[in-house]
Amino acid sequence: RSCDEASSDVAPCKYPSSSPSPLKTQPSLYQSSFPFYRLPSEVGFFSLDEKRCYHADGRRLRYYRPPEEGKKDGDSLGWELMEGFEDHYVRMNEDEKEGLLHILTWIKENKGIIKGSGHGESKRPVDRDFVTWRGHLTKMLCTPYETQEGWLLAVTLFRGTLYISERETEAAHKKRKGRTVDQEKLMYSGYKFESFLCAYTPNSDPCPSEVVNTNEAFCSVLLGRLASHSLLLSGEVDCTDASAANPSPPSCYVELKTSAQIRNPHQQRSFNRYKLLKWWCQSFLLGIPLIVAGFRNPQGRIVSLQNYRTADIPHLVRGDNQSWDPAVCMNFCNAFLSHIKKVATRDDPRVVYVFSWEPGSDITFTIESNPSDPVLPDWYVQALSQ
Ligand code: 0WD
Ligand code: CA
Repeated sequence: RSCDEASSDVAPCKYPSSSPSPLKTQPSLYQSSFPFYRLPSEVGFFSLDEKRCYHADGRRLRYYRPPEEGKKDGDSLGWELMEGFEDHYVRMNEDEKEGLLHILTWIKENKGIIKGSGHGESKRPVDRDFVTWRGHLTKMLCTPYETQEGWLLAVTLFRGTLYISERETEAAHKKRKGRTVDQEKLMYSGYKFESFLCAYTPNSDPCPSEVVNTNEAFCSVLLGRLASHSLLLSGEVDCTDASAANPSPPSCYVELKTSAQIRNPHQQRSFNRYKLLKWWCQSFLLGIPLIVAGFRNPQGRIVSLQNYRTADIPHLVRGDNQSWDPAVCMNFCNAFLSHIKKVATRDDPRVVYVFSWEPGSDITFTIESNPSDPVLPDWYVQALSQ
């Protein structure tokens, strides 16, 4: 199929005369002032139930119900994070690759909200430059500082909008299949922690004896902007604080995290360097202002709770040796999104650009036509072609 047919009423297709060179990821190249990033605004949400079925409502949004002041120390908390691992745990099937499925379902049902109304580019059925999961952007933001895990991001340009979906790398696949019971327990403990702090109504108490089912999720859909790039992103939200000073989403949302108790300066450095980087990137992207961390002892009990204002985190790490700089994360992301726009120019749902990165290397790409694993399913292409 010719390119012109696929993009008859959007921007004309331009074939690059020469391929852009691989994008470099070294932090020193991105050390300049913080780029423009607008606090994202929520345009919708959806829920995934215990069977991972989509619902166009907020039924899986939970309420933040922290323990009373004075009951936040180890002795009175004593929350057992491993309880229920054997018999009260339903795991999401990670072999089933959903890709952008739920976001695309939301877009299909809400076309009117995000449709462009003008001429040329603003006539796009989805009037955004990029559509993706927040988690994929988190990976981009962390890339200049990542030394362990590479990634694969598949991109398709369709009717003027670039859709970005992750593909599992071989190393990630091996790691997932080779998880030990202890690693599985650690994953479980993160979800279990949520059940001590969240309730299904604003005034009820949390119910930590309930089954932990990782199919369940509440996802917010937001519009954001990074420099010249307009974004539609969606991310899973742990809970909402009904008593938040600013009650409108995403400002009322709260992110919950667990981490190993910090017992020495070395552990503190590693927490600041790795954990706080990921936590900040993830919550900053959606505009979630508060992260509540539970620190667990080696026996898997919560010994303390600590609130982190997302906006404070960059200051907490600023003086550190070998620290990270939020401006580097955002400038790199800006550059990578610009790079994607230069590379992925064929507007065709059957063409997939696969960007690939390994620590220590530059970002390269390959082009696939009619891949077995497209970014956009046929039903979506049809729904957005009318
Ligand atoms: O392997 C998969 N199939 C993945 C699915 C990997 C990453 C995400 N997802 C799903 C999530 O379940 C969610 O519904 O995609 C959706 C969008 O997530 P996102 O907000 O863009 O993803 P991210 O920011 O990476 O993760 C948010 C939360 C996690 O919170 P923590 O505090 O652990 O970062 O999504 C959950 C988890 O609660 N989550 C998962 N839940 C079950 N299995 C998984 C997973 N493999 N990964 C993330
Ligand atoms: Ca969480």
